[in-house]
Amino acid sequence: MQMTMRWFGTGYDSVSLAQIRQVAGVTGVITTLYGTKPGELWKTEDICGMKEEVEKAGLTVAGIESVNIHDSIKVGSPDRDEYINNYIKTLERLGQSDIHLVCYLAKMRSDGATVLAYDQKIIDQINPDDMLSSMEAMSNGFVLPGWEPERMARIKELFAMYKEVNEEQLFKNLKYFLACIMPTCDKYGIKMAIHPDDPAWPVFGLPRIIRNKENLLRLVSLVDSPYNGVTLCTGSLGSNPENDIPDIIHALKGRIHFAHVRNLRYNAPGNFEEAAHISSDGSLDMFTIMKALYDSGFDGPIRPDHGRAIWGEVAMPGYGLYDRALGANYLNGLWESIHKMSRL
Ligand SMILES: [Mn+2]
Repeated sequence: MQMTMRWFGTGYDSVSLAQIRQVAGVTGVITTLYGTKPGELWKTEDICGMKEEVEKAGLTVAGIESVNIHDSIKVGSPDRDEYINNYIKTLERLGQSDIHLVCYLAKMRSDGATVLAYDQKIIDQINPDDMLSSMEAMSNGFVLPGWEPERMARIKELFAMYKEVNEEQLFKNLKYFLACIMPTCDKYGIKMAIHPDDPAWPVFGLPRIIRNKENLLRLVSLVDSPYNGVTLCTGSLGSNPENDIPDIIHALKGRIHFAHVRNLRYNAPGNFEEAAHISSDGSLDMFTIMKALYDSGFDGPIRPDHGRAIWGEVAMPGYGLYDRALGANYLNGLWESIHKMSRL
């Protein structure tokens, strides 16, 4: 297990690499080329520049979150092969740069990372056309992943693209994509780690397939390669109390390549808010989650997930330094005690 923190890059993130380096026990970052658009071919010099910057700060690039999949691939438009070819070339360049983990999402929105408190009743009242202004009001002036203004400006077009796509078609399109990229992943040793949908149920009438044990097992069976794996995100899967996270971890043994570990508190069905990482602050049992990861032999990068805004910090919502650093320390403490107890 390698403890990491997400970092959005110089010019985007309010947290610096030097600050992350000072969090004891954190040795790597999970990052991306934040300025790239889904479907765009990543430039080798940009990948190398990002890697050099991180390594100069005394950290490693533990993985990419995310290389986003173009909507044409998700909906299966005729132009998808062009975007898949770009994706394959980007994977080759990452592999050649010694980067071997890529997190990605299957659903329409490219990141659920902004779901800090969620009430289905309120979401049901939102007109998708008004989302751009409501997201801008909530973002502290930062550009949130998945909610970039240029993307939101196309929101009507995107809803139209997804209108006819049901769950079966999404699975079919995902299988096509995975079958195309797996030979490259095998060649360069790149582990693909799909991120569950957040929250774990359909929103705005759009299908969300990566939301429970059954569908996660179906995903890993779409292409039977060890490189076709999962990001275990406790916050996303945990948004549905019916998801038994330790059971899901054991069922996916060997296919969990990356873990986002955070806690949340259930208020009512369809209504939750994020808590501090420690078990006593929320509804998830973080000890049993970490123990399941340990017992299943998990050896990938792990990161604390969204933090609360504390101590007056102004940061991207969910991605301040302080509460995530506390989370990293807590998770490292759990891991150390589980490891040492197992040897008594
Ligand atoms: Mn997550």
